[in-house]
Amino acid sequence: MGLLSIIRKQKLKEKEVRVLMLGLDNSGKTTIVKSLLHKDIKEISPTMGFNIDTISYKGFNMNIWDIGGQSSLRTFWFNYFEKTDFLVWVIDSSSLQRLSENFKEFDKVLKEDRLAGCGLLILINKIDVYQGDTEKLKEAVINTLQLQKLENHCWNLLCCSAYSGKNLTKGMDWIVDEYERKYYII
Ligand SMILES: Nc1nc2c(ncn2[C@@H]2O[C@H](COP(=O)(O)OP(=O)(O)O)[C@@H](O)[C@H]2O)c(=O)[nH]1
Ligand SMILES: [Mg+2]
Repeated sequence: MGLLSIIRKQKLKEKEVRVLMLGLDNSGKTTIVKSLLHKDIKEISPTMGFNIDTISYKGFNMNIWDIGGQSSLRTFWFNYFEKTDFLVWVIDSSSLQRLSENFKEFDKVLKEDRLAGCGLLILINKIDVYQGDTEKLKEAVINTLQLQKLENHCWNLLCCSAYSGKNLTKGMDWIVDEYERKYYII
């Protein structure tokens, strides 16, 4: 048995998925994680360091690293890339004037070798207060983040709400499906 198939078998057996949540400050990363854990989401303060939470889902342990997104903290993001299976990038749909800032940071992160090949889930959050056409919004995000140009990442884009829970489990399902697809193909 080759080394690659041993690693794949091991990954499928462990069912430990490392998920890194990044995005600009105030996009709703912490609220999304707390909402998935069915915790109180009313009193969440800005993340000054990082939080680690484990979500058990469909037999998997999702170890979620939620890192503070303020500009002064972004240099620390680079300490958390090791062994990342999935990057979840969260965008605030009520703050679209920050889309180009999103691209600047997103592009920098994806150039990182340690994230090569990780799955990428982009969540456009706060869709509960978004008034416009969500299909056009998705198109704008795809174009601004230049998602079509990504060659080394499988990716998915969903509009979601940490408040209502909309599409959060859909995002989790995608992660589980992608993980299994990746490690079953031997
Ligand atoms: N309307 C709305 N507000 C949200 C949603 N998710 C988060 N927020 C609010 O956005 C602010 C920032 O959330 P937080 O989770 O701290 O963002 P983080 O900095 O990315 O971790 C808080 O006031 C949240 O209550 C959402 O789905 N809908
Ligand atoms: Mg936070």
